[in-house]
Amino acid sequence: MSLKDTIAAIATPQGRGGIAIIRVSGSQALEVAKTLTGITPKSRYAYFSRFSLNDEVVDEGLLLYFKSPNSYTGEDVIELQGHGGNIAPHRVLNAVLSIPGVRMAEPGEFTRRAFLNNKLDLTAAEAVEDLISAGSESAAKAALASLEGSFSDKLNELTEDLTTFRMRLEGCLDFPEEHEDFFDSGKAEKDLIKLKTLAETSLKIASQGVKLNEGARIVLAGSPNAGKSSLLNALAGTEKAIVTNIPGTTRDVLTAEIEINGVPVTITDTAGIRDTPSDEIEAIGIKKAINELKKADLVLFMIDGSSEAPDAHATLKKILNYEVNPSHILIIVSKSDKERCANTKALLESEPFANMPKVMSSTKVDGGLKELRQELSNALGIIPSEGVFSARRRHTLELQETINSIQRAIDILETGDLVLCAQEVREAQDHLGTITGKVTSDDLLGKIFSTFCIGK
Ligand SMILES: Nc1nc2c(ncn2[C@@H]2O[C@H](COP(=O)(O)OP(=O)(O)OP(=O)(O)O)[C@@H](O)[C@H]2O)c(=O)[nH]1
Ligand SMILES: [Mg+2]
Repeated sequence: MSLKDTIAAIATPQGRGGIAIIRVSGSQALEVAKTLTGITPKSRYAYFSRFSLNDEVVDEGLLLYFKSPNSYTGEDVIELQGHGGNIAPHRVLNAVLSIPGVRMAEPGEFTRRAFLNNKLDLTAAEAVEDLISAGSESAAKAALASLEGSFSDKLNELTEDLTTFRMRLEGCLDFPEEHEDFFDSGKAEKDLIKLKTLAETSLKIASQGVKLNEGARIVLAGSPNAGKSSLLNALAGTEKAIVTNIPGTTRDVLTAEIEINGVPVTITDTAGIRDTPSDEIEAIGIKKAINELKKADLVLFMIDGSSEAPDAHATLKKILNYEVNPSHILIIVSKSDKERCANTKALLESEPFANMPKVMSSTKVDGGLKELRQELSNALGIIPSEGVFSARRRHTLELQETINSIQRAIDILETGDLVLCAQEVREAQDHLGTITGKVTSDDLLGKIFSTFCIGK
């Protein structure tokens, strides 16, 4: 894959639609325009034209030209806006690709070139893809904030402060007498603590950004008839799952997309877990249920509070055996509109249930899920806050490393080893640089851009 090639791709989704855009970027873009339309376009002008190759008209539409460096990629870019559908855009793309030196773009290659040509930093480049795949309004807003620089501004500010600090530190090493006050007043330590706090604030916001971006998975589990499918329907606001009073109604895995404080959440209903399935189908359903549990961020373990629950303890044990983290389990005591069963109440007050978080719920009365909704948000660690920017796990890991380096620099200050201290500050800067792309490797870029869609 050479960055010198001219690349092309359909930038709009597959399927029926009014318009499809074929994007071409690279030194031959203008030649492609001339070959297909006979026009030598002026930058930022639109031309209506036929698109033809060897006298055959492949489509017609608009030609746009963005002259380097004022384009998305920073290179010469043309857009051919033709008709949508399953065939027409491919006819235009094939015509473009038949021109020697033009090849199909790799996933994310347009944005990769934009990054390499300094049109945007790495957090903004990642935000482009996050915006495209946003699963909720809040996630889209956060991705746009990152794209517009909210995240990188914070990181750049912190990097600049770290640079200033390091310059003073290095000044102390070279000219100790001129910088005495820096250490005498304990200013250096105060400065570092301030920088650490700044990094911690960014980490907090970024962690929320990761949640918005990735969404969360909740899985409903428990004995048959506990009310799992009813809860899925109530949370999703549709009658998605079949509900009956026959134990073993749900067999297959069913999912619904919901939103909790702006975070897109996939909620999964599963077959009730029991040792004596009524047939082979239910047995397969139970196996599938257990598989889902392993993928959950949060398992809602449902226990019908109005009836005896003799299997609850054994079922919980089974779940814990399947690599489910106990801190990822929330006990839902369902059917709270009905009279509570004294034995089940006692069971829930005894070990191991006594110390587990519990919430009462009812899908039969108004407001029966109010407490549950709030608890779901808490259990998933969602803190609704203004000014969230989208972020990824690699960002939060690097921010944590930044904080660790600053903390080490603080600890070293006490020993008076300023060289080592400066080294830790430098490391903190490098971790920040890995987030924005100032410090980067081909491997990292390959990993990031390969998950993009083609044409972006
Ligand atoms: N009173 C009352 N009944 C409920 C409530 N939730 C569910 N039910 C009833 O309990 C029965 C079982 O509900 P489901 O939602 O099908 O239970 P399930 O856990 O999905 O059952 P399986 O699919 O068999 O594992 C149905 O008759 C529901 O109407 C509730 O909050 N209050
Ligand atoms: Mg069910």
